[in-house]
Amino acid sequence: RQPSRIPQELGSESSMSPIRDQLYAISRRKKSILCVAADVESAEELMSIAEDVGPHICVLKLHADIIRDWATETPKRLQEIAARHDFLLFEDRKFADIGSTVVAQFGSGTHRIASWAHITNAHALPGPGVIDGLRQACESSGRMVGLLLVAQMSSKGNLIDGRYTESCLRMARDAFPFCIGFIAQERMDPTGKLFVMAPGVQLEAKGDGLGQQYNTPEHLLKEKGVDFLIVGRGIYAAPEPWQGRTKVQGTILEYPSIEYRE
Ligand code: 5IU
Repeated sequence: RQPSRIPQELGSESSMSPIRDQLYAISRRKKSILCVAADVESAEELMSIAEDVGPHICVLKLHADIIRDWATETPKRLQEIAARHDFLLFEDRKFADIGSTVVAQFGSGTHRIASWAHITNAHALPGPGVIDGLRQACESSGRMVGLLLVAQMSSKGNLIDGRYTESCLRMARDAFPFCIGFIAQERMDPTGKLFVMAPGVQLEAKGDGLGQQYNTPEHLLKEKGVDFLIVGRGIYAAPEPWQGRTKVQGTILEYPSIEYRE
């Protein structure tokens, strides 16, 4: 048995997006719909979390610009861990500028995201030019990266409303297969072509004191119909009884069993 929205057989539509195919295949192989968000400040911490959670996840989400000692070899090391444990790398860059600027932000700079990420995301705010710019950067780098549009946010008081979210859905449909899904809090595309990854997830629904609002895996999966869950501090900063490396392993065992819809 499989999660309802992850197709058992990859149809002709699936093969239009190799990254989405890869993600669904990993999800089926590992029986996981878990993306771990590692907002940590050192490359060593990032690698250590990647090793710990690697066997259990589909995706590792990171913010390269948080890492104080990001080095040329950091992406290579991440890619090696990702290949060994069978997961994808998601740079949560949230591009939000005009097309020509995002071309450079995506392909150049310290992080050269287009050269190593499997997935990245963007705000739809600038209009379709942001997507066109990112696609162009991919084409010039000769590597395809899957794009997610931020259609909703988990933070309290965010300015996104229903109309904006609807416009994101239209923009994403127009941009398929480069755009493969959304960051959102509920199911977006009734056809299931575009998937949803939801952040703001902990086993207990509360907040973090800085505007983050958490929902439980059950709520997001069963009531809201999202496809993948993004969990950060609920795993890597979990309290007792999970300490050190085992805290990650102990916590993560709870998540796939709850999250994977069978
Ligand atoms: N993130 C959110 N909410 C959003 C978006 C992104 O929390 O609406 I868009 C990111 C921020 C952080 C991760 O990297 O997801 C959630 O981490 P915690 O599970 O530690 O709150």
